[in-house]
Amino acid sequence: MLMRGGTSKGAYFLASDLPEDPTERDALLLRVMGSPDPRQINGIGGGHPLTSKVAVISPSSPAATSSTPSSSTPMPSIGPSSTAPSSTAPSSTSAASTAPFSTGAPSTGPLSTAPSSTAGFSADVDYLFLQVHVDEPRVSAGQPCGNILAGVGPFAVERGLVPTTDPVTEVRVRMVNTGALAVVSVPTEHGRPVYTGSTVISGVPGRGARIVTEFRDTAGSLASALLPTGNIVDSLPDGPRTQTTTLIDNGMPVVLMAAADFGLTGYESPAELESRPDLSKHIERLRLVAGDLMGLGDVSAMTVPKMCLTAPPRDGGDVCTRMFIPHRVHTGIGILAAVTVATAVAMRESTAVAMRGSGAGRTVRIEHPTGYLDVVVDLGAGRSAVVSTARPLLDGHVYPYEELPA
Ligand code: NQM
Repeated sequence: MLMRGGTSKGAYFLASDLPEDPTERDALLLRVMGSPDPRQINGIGGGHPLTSKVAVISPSSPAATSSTPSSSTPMPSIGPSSTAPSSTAPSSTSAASTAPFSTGAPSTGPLSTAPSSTAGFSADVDYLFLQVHVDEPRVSAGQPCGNILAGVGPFAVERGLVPTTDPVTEVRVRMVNTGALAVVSVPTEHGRPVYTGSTVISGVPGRGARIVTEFRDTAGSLASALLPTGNIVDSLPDGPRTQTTTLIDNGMPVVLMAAADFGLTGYESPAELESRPDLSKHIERLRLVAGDLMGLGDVSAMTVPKMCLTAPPRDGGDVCTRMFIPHRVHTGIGILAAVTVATAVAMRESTAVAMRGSGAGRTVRIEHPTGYLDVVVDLGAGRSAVVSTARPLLDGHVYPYEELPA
């Protein structure tokens, strides 16, 4: 099934429909997507990392049960709100007063109805994310993807992998790439996903049914810890100077740096940033140093850490971002990358200590090139949540490119 999940697009497969052997599977997926080729003209990929993604879904294995200690603090509600942003222009209202989500039909209701613990978390499905590189013959399992995850919920319902409970079915997902857990709340009616609704997400034209994803156990997902160096701020060697950074991983390893340190405003478009090879090289040099410090080793062939340029918010949010993923610049922001940035924002606030104690949660609005994304973070409970939308684009048979036998 081809689906849009959040601001990404990908091919969703049942694991049982793909070769078991990862080498054979990846070779097939390259031919399915049309890689390597910048246009992916001979396959179904869209010629950009955000449209060259694959989700492999299977009924969960027993390893999916977590023994992580529980937290009994419920998450706060992150909606509904009657104010929907335009898909391209964010509203300028205050982050504290206006959530970005309009009410879906049906609504999933407040997050406090979600299970509050990961103890005994029994996943319904395992979700392996694969990034099919566009212009290299390479498939990478080295990162998760929160945008594609939004579609995993409805896909699991479509394929009968979970019992449904109208009007909302909670699909419990184990993210195989990192071991992190998520509950995707999918609006359902008569046992089928509902896709139409009034929820708007920045970067996607139109409206859809409101899908809430709540994340658990995301700290240190791939890096050695939430703060891999133990510091909230680090100085990286950068030629004759040093570069101030925050190295953090709450679902996605991310390196935060002030855009001003690179002579940028931080409000440039992705195209403007991508047109500067000197900038890309500079950021890549820092990425290699940061990756090592984050416990990721040699990251030269990896898609993590992501490099995030930050600037003061200018549309009522908490921070403005431009995310290198890691070579192209994201037209929005990845969901788990946003969770990680929001966590850094919350930790850097003077109220962070009080918040950790109370577990009250905080909505952090992250501005990005096509709007904004609100993330609820609860540092105390180690949980976070976002609202998204997803929908199937087509369902059927794909015809991978075949070579004539030599
Ligand atoms: O961070 C792109 C996307 C992503 C990742 C990337 C994502 C996430 O927007 O959870 O969703 O950073 O490669 O699909």
